[in-house]
Amino acid sequence: MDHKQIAKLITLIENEPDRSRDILKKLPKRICPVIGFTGSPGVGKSTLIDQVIARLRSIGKTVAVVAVDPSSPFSQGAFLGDRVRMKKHFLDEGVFIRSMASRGALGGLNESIYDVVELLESVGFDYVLIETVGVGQAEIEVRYVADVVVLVLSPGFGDEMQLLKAGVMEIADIYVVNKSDLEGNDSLYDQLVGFLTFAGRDASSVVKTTALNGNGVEELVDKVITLWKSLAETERLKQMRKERLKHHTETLARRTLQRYLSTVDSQDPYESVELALKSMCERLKYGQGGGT
Ligand SMILES: Nc1nc2c(ncn2[C@@H]2O[C@H](COP(=O)(O)OP(=O)(O)O)[C@@H](O)[C@H]2O)c(=O)[nH]1
Ligand SMILES: [Mg+2]
Repeated sequence: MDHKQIAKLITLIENEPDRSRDILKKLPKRICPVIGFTGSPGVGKSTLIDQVIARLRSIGKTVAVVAVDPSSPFSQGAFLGDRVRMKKHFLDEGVFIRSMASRGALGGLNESIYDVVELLESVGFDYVLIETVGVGQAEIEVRYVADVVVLVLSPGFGDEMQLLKAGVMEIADIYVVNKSDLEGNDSLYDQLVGFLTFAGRDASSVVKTTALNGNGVEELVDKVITLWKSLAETERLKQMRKERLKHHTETLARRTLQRYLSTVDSQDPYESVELALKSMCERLKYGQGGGT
């Protein structure tokens, strides 16, 4: 499928979620590694992803990127910011880059991300990368959408704070100390290793990179690939995908009910839910598109 067609389908999925199901049903089910990159604005996620794309391309892999970071040069579009830097990828048929609006000011993930990722997997990309800004909801939600989560940190952002805020022990699989050309990177690295060791986690999941020149990117990509393969070889990946499905289902159920609730006019919360469910059932029974 060419990029124009893919872009069109994504727009459809975003604007008319009810039609997602039909679009996805027509495509073969297929999975690939889905890798989430999260971290505070300015730590270098977009620059790093740019390098990761280059590395994956150099080993012959195709890549799709979804940027949910409102400040990302990706999300500002190829046409506004960073035109020169991104140009090589935009001319590359093996790279598809798409920005997505975040939900709310905290940068929560748009619900259609599940379907968009499924689409990108189905049309045959070797890797799907997601950039989310690491504030508020998004960094928690990306856990559900991505198989592997990479937390990007960099010196000069209040190291301790970054680590604590990120709830480092839980959210990520791989940790990147980016901007390792800058002062303070050693101390950030040491603190991070300290945190992980204290939490009984594997400190070898920490990688130093300099996204500006690509240093460390090969090691990072190797770690990501190795980890994904090990997930796929055990039952872990299957289990994670099952949890993702469940999370997606719950999101969908909430959205559907909310939609019916918005048509109900009652001051009684219990009655409201009852009426909403009733009208939902009626609609489904008569099969008028039913669905969501
Ligand atoms: N010194 C240095 N600057 C970097 C590095 N990586 C990114 N930057 C710069 O940090 C700024 C923010 O980068 P960006 O990728 O937009 O960060 P994002 O907000 O996390 O996506 C830009 O000015 C980059 O050029 C690095 O490894 N070293
Ligand atoms: Mg960015």
